[in-house]
Amino acid sequence: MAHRWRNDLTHEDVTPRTAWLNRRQIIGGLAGAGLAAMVGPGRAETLEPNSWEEITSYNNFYEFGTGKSDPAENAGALTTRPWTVRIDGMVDRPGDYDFDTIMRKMTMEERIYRFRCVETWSMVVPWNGFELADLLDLAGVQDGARYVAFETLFRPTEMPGQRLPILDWPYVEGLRLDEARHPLTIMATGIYGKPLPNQNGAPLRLVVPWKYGFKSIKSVVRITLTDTQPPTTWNTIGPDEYGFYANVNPNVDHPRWSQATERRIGGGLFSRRKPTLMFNGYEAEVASLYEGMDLKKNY
Ligand SMILES: Nc1nc2c(c(=O)[nH]1)N[C@H]1C(S)=C(S)[C@@H](COP(=O)(O)O)O[C@H]1N2
Ligand SMILES: [Mo]
Repeated sequence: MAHRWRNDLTHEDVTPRTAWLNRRQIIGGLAGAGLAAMVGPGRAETLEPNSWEEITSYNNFYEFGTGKSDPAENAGALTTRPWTVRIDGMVDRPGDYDFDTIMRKMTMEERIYRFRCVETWSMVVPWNGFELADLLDLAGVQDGARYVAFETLFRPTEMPGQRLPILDWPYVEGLRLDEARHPLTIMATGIYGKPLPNQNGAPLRLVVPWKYGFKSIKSVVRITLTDTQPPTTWNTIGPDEYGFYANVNPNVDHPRWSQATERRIGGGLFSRRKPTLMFNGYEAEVASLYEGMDLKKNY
């Protein structure tokens, strides 16, 4: 494995609320009273990001192979300009949106988020990007829309994994509309202030920090608003193992392994596993989305 182990993460990570709760949200009240209440003393601690090297060399991107170092090795050849995102379905302004035009219209922010893969490894990533809600507003979501479906580029000439029947291509994902509109949900276009590397899903990928990593679909070319729950790649392949919701939950084990703890990449080979946090540490922000739902059934 190409991954280089480091031993530089020594203290516990707690979300710095102010890192993602930006001025616009606080002043404009966009996030509402619930989020404003979370900016309080004692909650803004240091969340130490993983290194650029770690974030860009240990990846899951099966379009480029199933090994953790395959994406870094093979994704360089992916052409990411021009790039359009088709936004269609239940929207007022369907069409092909040019990536660079989107970038000019969106408010760019840095969000330092925990990232937890269903395989039990985790990282902390300093993303750059914009709120998905703003992109949805650009297209104008119609009444009656309840879900958002996402699709990754299908281009086997540049994505060698797509020439093999590893997954049902293209990779697809989905969110409930309220999850998609949540202020924590972003489209990432960069890391550490640099454009998103191809292996991390260039030029833009979804990031939903309270869900397992497989929900955070890479290299998105299509976003469709629908009134029915869309099919999602891992759920289609293994419905008993990977649900539609895929919320990080230490109390609901994967059928083949525990989800109670995780291994922080870069923590060193012999570092202690750390407890996995409910909703990956974003419980205060997102638990209300799932009020009354049985999280064991809706895994
Ligand atoms: N299109 C696509 N998106 C994808 C994947 C993939 O194989 N193809 N892997 C997912 C999984 S399982 C994880 S953990 C994250 C990994 O993101 P990272 O490599 O940037 O850490 O991407 C997700 N998005
Ligand atoms: Mo994952």
